[in-house]
Amino acid sequence: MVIKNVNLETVCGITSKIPENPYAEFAFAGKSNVGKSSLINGLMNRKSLARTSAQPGKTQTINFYNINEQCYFVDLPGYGYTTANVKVKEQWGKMVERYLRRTQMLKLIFLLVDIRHEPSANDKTMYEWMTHYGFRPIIIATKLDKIKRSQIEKQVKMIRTGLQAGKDTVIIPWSSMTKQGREEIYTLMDQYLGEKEQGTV
Ligand SMILES: Nc1nc2c(ncn2[C@@H]2O[C@H](COP(=O)(O)OP(=O)(O)OP(=O)(O)O)[C@@H](O)[C@H]2O)c(=O)[nH]1
Ligand SMILES: [Mg+2]
Repeated sequence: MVIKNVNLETVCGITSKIPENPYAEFAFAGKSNVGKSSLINGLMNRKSLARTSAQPGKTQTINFYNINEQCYFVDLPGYGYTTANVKVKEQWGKMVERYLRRTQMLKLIFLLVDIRHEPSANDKTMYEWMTHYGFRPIIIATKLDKIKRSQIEKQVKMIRTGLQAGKDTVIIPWSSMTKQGREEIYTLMDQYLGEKEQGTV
């Protein structure tokens, strides 16, 4: 995937109508501060178009980035910050659930978890939720630059076990500092978009 044009096209608040978009949507979910907006910036080759912050809860809307008039990257608000309860619920949960249930254009979901930590109860709930809705989430293990190379395999295994994800679930380690993992993510997106053009999806 070569990203030429990027446009923040729609920003959805709690009560906004979710747009009916003409192209495939690739969404990025995960707890607050895990690095969703940083990943989107890394993929778009933009330093700070998607707002990031060391403070959790930076993204509080659903942001749709039009990529090349070809697909959308969807930056979702993080959970775990606004939701005091273990269950994914309250405003964020409702808004994101509404999005997950509604959209026919949502084709891939990237679920981000921190490579350093065991998945939280919220991460597990999200993963189950997504599979329940018929998605096969791609796991992105973020902040790869914060661990030693020798630990990667062990941490990926821990994440797979923690989420109770099967062997066929793709887990991609990623760093927004080095952009390691980017080609693998582009390839998955290209696969989807290419197959669609050939009429096999
Ligand atoms: N070292 C390192 N820091 C990262 C990485 N990804 C994100 N960060 C940092 O983690 C913090 C949170 O990143 P964001 O991209 O804003 O996280 P988010 O998931 O969008 O957070 P919310 O919008 O609050 O849900 C920022 O200080 C980033 O610079 C990474 O791969 N490596
Ligand atoms: Mg964000």
